[in-house]
Amino acid sequence: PALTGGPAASPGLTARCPYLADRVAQNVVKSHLETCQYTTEELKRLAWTLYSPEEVRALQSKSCEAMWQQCSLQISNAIQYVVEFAKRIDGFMELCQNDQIILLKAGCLEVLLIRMIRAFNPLNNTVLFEGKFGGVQMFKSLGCDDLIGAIFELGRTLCRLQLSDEELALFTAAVLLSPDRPWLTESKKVQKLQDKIYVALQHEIQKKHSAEDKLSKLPLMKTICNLHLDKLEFFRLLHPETAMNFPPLYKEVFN
Ligand code: CLR
Repeated sequence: PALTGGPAASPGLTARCPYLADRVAQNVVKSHLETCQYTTEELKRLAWTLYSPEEVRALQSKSCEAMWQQCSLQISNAIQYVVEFAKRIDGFMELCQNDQIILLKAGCLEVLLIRMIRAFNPLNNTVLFEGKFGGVQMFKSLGCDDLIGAIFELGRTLCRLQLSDEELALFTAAVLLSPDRPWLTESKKVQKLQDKIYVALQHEIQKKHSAEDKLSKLPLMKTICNLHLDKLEFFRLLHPETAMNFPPLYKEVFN
């Protein structure tokens, strides 16, 4: 299956350099496993630890500000792991600092949304939030039903692909190393890194399913990221004091 554009699209490339694909895959998969916040076993064990109806009601009756504060803190924590993931990908730290920051700012929410499938249970439509699983209702007080709905829908859609941790690692690395992010100074260098990852990803998914399956989810992800920014902007207008007190990393990434 051809990938969209780039040298990695040429058929037979992975067959010609299995060693390269393997070396890249090993580094990326190791980096992912070291920084994925929860092990697969932990998540399996937690999967049926659900919020009780009373706990859900308590979350729902929180103020919009308090809930945003809570969510931004969780997201902020998770982003720290994504930053660590990026730093451990071979070649990332050799990019200029400007580009490292651009790639992280542009990609970290997308990566988080892909990583979410590990912490998403499609059988009952729940996601891990502060140690327990809960459904969309949990986030009602945010007043962003459309955004939450879209995030859960993405979760369901991506879960259907049944990505392995290896594929997840390579997929998120490829998203992070997107050479088309605005204002990159060395996008050629980023392109080269992404090409290598695509080669490895292609290698990994060849037998299972087509790469287009996965890449076709990127536009939806972009929609969610933009929606999140819209909501944040609106929230900031309504509650400037609360927004001022969001965690520094959250502010830095999304301001
Ligand atoms: C994603 C995978 C990470 C762990 C993790 C931490 C925080 C979670 C996030 C995951 C999934 C999405 C999440 C988030 C906290 C709040 C957010 C549940 C599981 C929901 C969708 C609310 C978003 C609110 C926006 C308006 C800010 O390894």
